Amino acid sequence: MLPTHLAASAGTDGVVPYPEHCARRYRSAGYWRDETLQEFVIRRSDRFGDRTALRGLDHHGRELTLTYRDLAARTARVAAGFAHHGIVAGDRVVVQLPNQIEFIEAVLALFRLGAVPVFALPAHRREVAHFVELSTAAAYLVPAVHAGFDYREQAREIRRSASAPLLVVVAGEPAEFVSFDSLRTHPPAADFPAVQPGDVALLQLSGGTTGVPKLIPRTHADYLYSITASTEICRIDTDTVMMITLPAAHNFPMSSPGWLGALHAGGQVVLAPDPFPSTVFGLIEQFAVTMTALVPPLAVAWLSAPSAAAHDLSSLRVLQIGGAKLDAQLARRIIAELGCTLQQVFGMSEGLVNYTRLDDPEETIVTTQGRPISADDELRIVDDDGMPVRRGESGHLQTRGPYTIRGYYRAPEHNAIAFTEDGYYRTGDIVRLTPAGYLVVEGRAKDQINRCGEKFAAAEVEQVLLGHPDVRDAAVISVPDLHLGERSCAFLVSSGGEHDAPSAIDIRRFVRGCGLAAYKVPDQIEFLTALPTTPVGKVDKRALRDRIE
Ligand code: OOB
Repeated sequence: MLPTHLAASAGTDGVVPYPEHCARRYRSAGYWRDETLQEFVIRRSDRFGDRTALRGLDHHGRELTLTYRDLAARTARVAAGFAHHGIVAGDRVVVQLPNQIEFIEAVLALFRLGAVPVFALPAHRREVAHFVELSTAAAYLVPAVHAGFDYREQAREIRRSASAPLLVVVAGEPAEFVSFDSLRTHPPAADFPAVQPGDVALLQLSGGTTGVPKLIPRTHADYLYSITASTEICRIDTDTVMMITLPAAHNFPMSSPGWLGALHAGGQVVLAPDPFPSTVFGLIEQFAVTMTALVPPLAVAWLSAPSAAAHDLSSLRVLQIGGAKLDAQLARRIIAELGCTLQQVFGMSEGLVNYTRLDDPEETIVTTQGRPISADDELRIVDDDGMPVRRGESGHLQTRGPYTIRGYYRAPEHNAIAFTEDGYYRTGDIVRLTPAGYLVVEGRAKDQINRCGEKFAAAEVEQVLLGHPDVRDAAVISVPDLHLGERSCAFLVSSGGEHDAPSAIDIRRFVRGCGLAAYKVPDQIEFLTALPTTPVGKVDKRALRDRIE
C-alpha cells in the first residue's frame, strides 16, 4: 500500500506516462535532471539571496520589492499555512489570481509542498467549476474582488456544487473563507515529503477544441527542462528584468522562459497588473525592464499608443511575440519603432516551444515562427490522410519530445483523438518547414478561436448558444480582426424564423448569463435561415468564412 499522500498523487492517476525507453533517453541526454520545482525557491535563495527577485502589487495594492531570500521565507510560511489547512503533496489546488505578488507566492508554496497548482485565468467563470471537478481539487485560491467581479461569490457557488470539500483561500477580505494573509502567519515549515522529478508538478489549461478545456499535466522534470533550455536560448541572466505583461498563469509568460525562467537565472520579475500602454510603459521606464512577452494584438496597441514617445523604453532589449500568428509587416514595424530585438515564439501549453534565435538574420525573425528548443523535439508534418508531406510543403504539425505531454489529464477518450498511436501530439496547426528548419505557421485545422491569444473551442460556445430557447442551430467561426487578431462570429438559426430572431444583445446577455468567460461571448452575431452543410452533412464552416469575407 502506498502512503496516503502518494496514493493521492496526480503523478499516477489519469496521467499518460512517457514510455520507459523515452524517459531513459531524456534522462541520459541530460534533459531530465534530478531536480524538482519543490526545491526551486530554496535553491534560488541560496544562490541569489539578497538580489531582487520580484516587484509588483500585493492584494492591498501595495508596491512590494522582494529579494530571493524574502521570497523563499514567504513561500515557506505560505506552504506551512496550506499544510495547516490539510493540503498535502499531490493535492490539486485551483489558482485563479491576477498578476500580483500572492500569485507567485502561492504557486511557489504549492510547489514546495508538492501540491499541484491548476491554472485558471482571471477571466474564467463557469469553467472553474469544471477544473475543480475534473482535478478533484482540494482547494481554490481567489482574489476577493478583481476587475469588478466578486470571486467569493463564485467560490460559494462552486463549493455548493462540488462533490468533495473545498478549501477556499482569498487574497483579500475573506468573508467566511480563509484569508491568504493568515497563511503567512504560520511558522515556516522546514520540510515536506519529497516529490520525484517524474511527478506531475502542475496542470496547465488547453485552449480546447471540444466542449470544455482540457488539463495538461506537466512533470517537474519536463517543465524544468523547457524552462532552463529557454533561459539559455533567450540569454536570461542576473541582468534580466522580465516584465510579466500577459496573465502570469499562462504557459508563455510562466515558462517560455517567463517568470520561472527569470527567477531560475537570478533575474528580476516585474508583475504588470494589466497589459495596457498606460500601465506598462511607466513600469518599463521605472524598473529598466529588459524583456517581456506579448501577443500580437497587444503589440499593435503598444505601437499605436501616443504615450510611447513620453516614456524612455530604451532598456527593452528583447520583445517576445507569440500565442498567435505575427504578421511580417507588423514584425518589421516592431523592430523599427521599438528598436529592440524581436523574438517570435510559437508554443503550446502541451509542450513544444519554438523560438527565433536572438542572433538570427532579421528576415528569419520576421518571416518565421522559430525552431524547436530541443534537438530531441520530433516534428512530423502530414497531409489530411496522415502521410508525411514533402519537405517545404505545408501540413498538419504533429510532435513529441522531452517536454511534450503524451496525454491530457483524465481524458482517455479525447487522448485517442488528440494523440497518434506512436505518441505524437496532434497540434491542430498547419505549418511548413523552411530549408533552414524553421517553422512557418500557415493556419489552423482545429475548430478553435484565437482571440487576442486567448483560445477557446467553437464547440464550447455553440453548445451554450443551443441552450437559448430561440436558437435552433449555431456555428461559431473565427474572423480576422485588426485589433483582436481574430474575433468570433456566431451564425444562428432562430427557432421562430428570421423575423422572430432574438436580438444580438439578448444573445450576448444569455451567453454571459450561462457563465462563460467574457472573451468567449460572440463578437459578431449573424442570423441565417439554415446553416450551410458539406456533402456529408457537417456544418460547412468554410462557406461561413467565405460569407464574412
Ligand atoms: C501558447 O500556448 P497555448 O496553449 O495557449 O496555445 C497554443 C496554440 C498553438 O497550437 C497555435 O495554434 C497557437 O496557439 N500559437 C501560434 C503561435 N503561438 C501559439 N500560432 C501562430 N503563431 C504563433 N507564434 O500560445 C504558447 C505557449 C508557450 C509559448 C508561447 C505560446
